[in-house]
Amino acid sequence: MNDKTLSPVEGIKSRSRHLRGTILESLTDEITGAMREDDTQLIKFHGLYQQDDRDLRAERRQQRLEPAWQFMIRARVPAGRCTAAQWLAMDAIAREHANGTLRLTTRQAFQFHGIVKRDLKASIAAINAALLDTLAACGDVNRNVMGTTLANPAAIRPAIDAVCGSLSDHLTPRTRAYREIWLDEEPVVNTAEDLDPIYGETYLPRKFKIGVAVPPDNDIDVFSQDLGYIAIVEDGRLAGFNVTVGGGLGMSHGEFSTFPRAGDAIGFCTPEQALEVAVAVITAQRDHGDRSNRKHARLKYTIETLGLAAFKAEVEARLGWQLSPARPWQFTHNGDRRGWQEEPEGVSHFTVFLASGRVQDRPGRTALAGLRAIAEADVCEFHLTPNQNVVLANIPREARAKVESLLALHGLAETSISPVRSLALACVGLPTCGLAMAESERYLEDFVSQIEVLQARHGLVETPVTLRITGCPNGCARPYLAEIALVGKAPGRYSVYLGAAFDGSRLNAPWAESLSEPEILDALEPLFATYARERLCAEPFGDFVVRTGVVPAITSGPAFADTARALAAARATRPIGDGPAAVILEET
Ligand code: SRM
Ligand code: SF4
Repeated sequence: MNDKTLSPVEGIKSRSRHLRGTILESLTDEITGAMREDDTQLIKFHGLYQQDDRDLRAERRQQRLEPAWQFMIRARVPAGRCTAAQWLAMDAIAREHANGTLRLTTRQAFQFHGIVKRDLKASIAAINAALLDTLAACGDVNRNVMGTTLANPAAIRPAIDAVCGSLSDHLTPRTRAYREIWLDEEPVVNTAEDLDPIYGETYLPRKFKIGVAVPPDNDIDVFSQDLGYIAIVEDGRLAGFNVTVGGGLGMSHGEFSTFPRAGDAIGFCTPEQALEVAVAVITAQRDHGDRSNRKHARLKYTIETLGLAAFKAEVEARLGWQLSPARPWQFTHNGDRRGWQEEPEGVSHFTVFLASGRVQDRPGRTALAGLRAIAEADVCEFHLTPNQNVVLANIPREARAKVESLLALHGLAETSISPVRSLALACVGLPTCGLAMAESERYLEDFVSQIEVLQARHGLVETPVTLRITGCPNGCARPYLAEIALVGKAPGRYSVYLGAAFDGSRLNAPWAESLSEPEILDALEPLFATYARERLCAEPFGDFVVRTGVVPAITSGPAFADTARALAAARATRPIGDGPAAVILEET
């Protein structure tokens, strides 16, 4: 650890008696719907965020009322594997305690929004009763472990699930505080006994994320993970994993010391070694990460500071052995499989498309009720995908007709969604996210419709393009790994990023700043026109804009920051919307 002044959150963690703080007192304080200030940091480790409904903010302020305090709860679901009974339990919580919707996240977890303080305990107890939990869904610890949905070959799925499960279990904080506060278990007499063997007194400098990808699918965006595992399958068996480190996407507009970074492969390990490697990487980050500046605290910055070779040496010193050289791999697919998939044994799977992961009942498309009815039939598993959809998995032949009729009854059977729509992601954004600068989830469907019109004009409707929208630069819908990304800058204005690799192996580049929707569409139109005319056979849009020099190929986090800096400098000399955005970048 360095000797700079520690960030205030470090003090809150170290005073918290292993994440207890005064959460119990905050919960019983009936004067306010909020938690005490320090507790708002600590509850994150328990899987909760204090929020307020931003649509109501101004009105409440005018009425001199405190903000409409409410909470978001995130339930971890390792690799997104969920049973029908668990789905039913989550559905019930959404309707009884939350805002009547379920939100599937980009990390294969559940989120509930709009829960008031007095309902928190009942909600968390119900999640635990369903054998899921919320501990470490947020906070400076390892988060929900991601895993490829329905990896191929099918024979390796149990091994992949086992690795995800053991990473998740072993890296869950050991504190008993969670069970004391939320599940009314006896308090431990001496909280010093609660010391965590991996996380110590003050946990990690910042959040930490792990994902397991199985080529050819990069559905989990392995290069966005602090620690990624790329499965290597040999002779139909799981031989092991290439290990990647230092992925991470969050940044701040105009702060060029912050940047997204794609992870680097540092070697290969066997399935039995995967957990040991995770502990070595996490403890290296625990001891070397920057605890003074939370904007510089993720593993990606530790690696940029130490250098990749030195970080790898540190990990190997902790392991006491060396990783073998990384083995060849190839990703060809991103996003989720669409519609029905058949397995040779007559088992099938169906991907239910959910725009932005929101499970709700709308006229003609009753996703909440429909998925409840399918769960009640108890004929399949529910796999939450990294792309905000749910796969009804392992449907036996004899149950398929029943599932088909329920899908049709609830308007969920459609398989003709355009490729761009089915790949598109948006973060939650307004009205719940306190950090949103512009609309995201509520804007996605409208914006995709505009892109579909543009694509249709140029004969590109069937061409898949990854499109992602976030309400701010934190990167929750992994925008910097999309071929086209809109990142909120101000209400109705977005910065635009272009040119990630379709398979998620290369970051995109900053291309234009603070554009309105008409400006974005005007700027994209000529690119779509030339792409339609001049693309090489099956060349993805992201590769095309790089090959033709619209944006540079971004090969590192600092290179991304340099491009952003150049764009900002060029824009400073031009008013917003003055000429096509591409010209702005070319001039730099
Ligand atoms: Fe995120 C913060 C939602 C995936 C990077 N994220 C937030 C908060 C909690 C806002 C806050 O701190 O007050 C958002 C809550 C909004 C709401 O109202 O629900 C939020 N993040 C989400 C979810 C729900 C987006 C979604 O639409 O699905 C995802 C929940 C994942 C999960 O189940 O654990 C979510 N967040 C991500 C991802 C993508 C991923 O992990 O695959 C990223 C980028 C990858 C990364 O971490 O580098 C991401 N979220 C952030 C950051 C920036 C972190 C950084 O290193 O700078 C923040 C802000 C922060 O931590 O200070 C953030
Ligand atoms: Fe909120 Fe920003 Fe994350 Fe969107 S990207 S959910 S606006 S923090």
